[in-house]
Amino acid sequence: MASKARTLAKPVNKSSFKTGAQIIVDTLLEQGVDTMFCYPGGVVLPLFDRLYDAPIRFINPRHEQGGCHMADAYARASGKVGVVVVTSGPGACNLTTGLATAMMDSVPIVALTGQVRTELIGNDAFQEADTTGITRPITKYNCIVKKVEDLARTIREGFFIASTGRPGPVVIDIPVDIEVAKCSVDGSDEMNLPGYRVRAKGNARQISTAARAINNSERPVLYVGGGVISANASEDLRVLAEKAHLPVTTTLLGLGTFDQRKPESLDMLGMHGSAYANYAVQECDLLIAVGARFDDRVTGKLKTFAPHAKVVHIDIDPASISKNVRVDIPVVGDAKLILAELIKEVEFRERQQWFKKIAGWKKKYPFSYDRQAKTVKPQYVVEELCRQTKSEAVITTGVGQNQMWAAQFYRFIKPRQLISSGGLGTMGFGLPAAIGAQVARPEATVIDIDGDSSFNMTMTELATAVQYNLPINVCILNNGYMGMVRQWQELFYNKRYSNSSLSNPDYAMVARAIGAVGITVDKKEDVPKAIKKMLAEKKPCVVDFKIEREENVWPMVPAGKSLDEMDGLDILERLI
Ligand SMILES: Cc1ncc(C[n+]2csc(CCOP(=O)(O)OP(=O)(O)O)c2C)c(N)n1
Ligand SMILES: [Mg+2]
Repeated sequence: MASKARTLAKPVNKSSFKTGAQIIVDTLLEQGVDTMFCYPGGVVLPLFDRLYDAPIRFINPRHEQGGCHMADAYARASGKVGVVVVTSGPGACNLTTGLATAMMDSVPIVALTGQVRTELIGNDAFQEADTTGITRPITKYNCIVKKVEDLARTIREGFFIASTGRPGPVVIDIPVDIEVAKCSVDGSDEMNLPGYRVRAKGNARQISTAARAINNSERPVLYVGGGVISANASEDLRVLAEKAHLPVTTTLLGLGTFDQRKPESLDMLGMHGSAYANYAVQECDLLIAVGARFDDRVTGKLKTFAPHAKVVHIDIDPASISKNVRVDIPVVGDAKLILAELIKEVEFRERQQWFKKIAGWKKKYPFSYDRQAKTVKPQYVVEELCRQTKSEAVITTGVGQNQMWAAQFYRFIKPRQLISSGGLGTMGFGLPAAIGAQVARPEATVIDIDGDSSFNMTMTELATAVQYNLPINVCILNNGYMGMVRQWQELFYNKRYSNSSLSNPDYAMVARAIGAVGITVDKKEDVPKAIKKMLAEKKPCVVDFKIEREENVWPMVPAGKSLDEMDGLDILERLI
């Protein structure tokens, strides 16, 4: 190294000569990374060798998809950037579902992927895949590093892009020769992103127009999405809702931004949202969307969505303004800054008639189920989980009915409390997400409310929880079906249950074989004590709840129908 240094034109300090692998480690530390989810392979070995001595906590998943979901949930639970490192080819390909999940839900992740030697790229080399090509549509930004001199700057840019504006996943692809190449570094190679601008402050005139619209509104609804959580603006949202006296409904990802025990809470809206939220949206004269994107599971039929409403849309992403629903008053910028300004200009209004109407809907159509039934009702399991954890647990979910029952029957009171794949709807997310959340929040009770089929997809990660002594809890709402698929087949395909029933293993035995605790519950009266036992366990614990097999999620707005065309309201009314 010394002789090489002497050949350079400018003399450099010997100690500032570093390998690419060392530069990666140093830049990660500089970015404040203290936890990473890594899976090794040939082309990342130089990096793994450097990581061996680094003061970073490593979690080694059983599959790269699991690692990516862990990094994702780590980010959602902590507010920091999740970091995942994998090898080239199969390793990078296994990340795709995790990246797409994070992209759809705007979660900041930096994924470092190894790549074959620069000279072999394009040669169909062993374990070569076109990682940047494959991940382009499912990342906020991606790039390949071709010179070791670019490494530190590129990683800094990756963290910056992932975590600012509308957050999202970033892939940095690093050929193995770049990891071993050396260069001099003095830490001065700063970011250079001339095309990347984030508008933080909202336009003052627009904010005043929005405030006036709120002050003039007789029937307003605040419609809140996960963007408020990303912006750490939940407290500001509460102040706005209370000061201006606004009812609040949230998306699935927005749950927790507003304490659901408060009278102004309308709970979740949309396809399986509350009847009172959906009716309120359809009848409101002003819809104030904050950090939400008018997803089709929320809007139902676009043409008839919120037909009487003037629409205010507060969002950091200009591209989401008027994308699905025409917006009257757009305010682009950081939700926290904008809400702080808006709060100054809004006034309290009683809106007695509006709140009375909402209370009527709430009374008539609460989320309900047959509490007298002798079988284990999934809703009862979720309610009991909520009761015993006093609404304080971090909940992750699978996808399907389990996810909707978790959203309907757990009462969320704080941001970052529900971690669920909303946009992509990724089955298999729940277990690795619980692991990532538990790593981020060691003190928290973390519960994965899962479906049997969703759990089947990534259950191998239970071994990761066991290896790292992570006391996660998995509650499988086991109906022996891909329940949500079965529900659609029951309602829209004449009960022809094509390929949606399952032959499952004995999950308690699987859990024990892996070194976790396994409990089976098939009687209603055993539910409370099984949950109590699970919560007292220090080891990872799986509880297999054999639930009513053909229970449905109500209400339901059938795909393509208007929000107020809900099925199942008669059932809800009957069951109160
Ligand atoms: C990876 C993936 N594949 C397929 C689907 C389509 N899908 C949505 S819900 C569902 C069934 C889920 O079954 P389960 O996990 O048992 O949950 P349940 O609805 O029974 O609670 C399927 C197959 C999906 N969302 N994700
Ligand atoms: Mg199921």
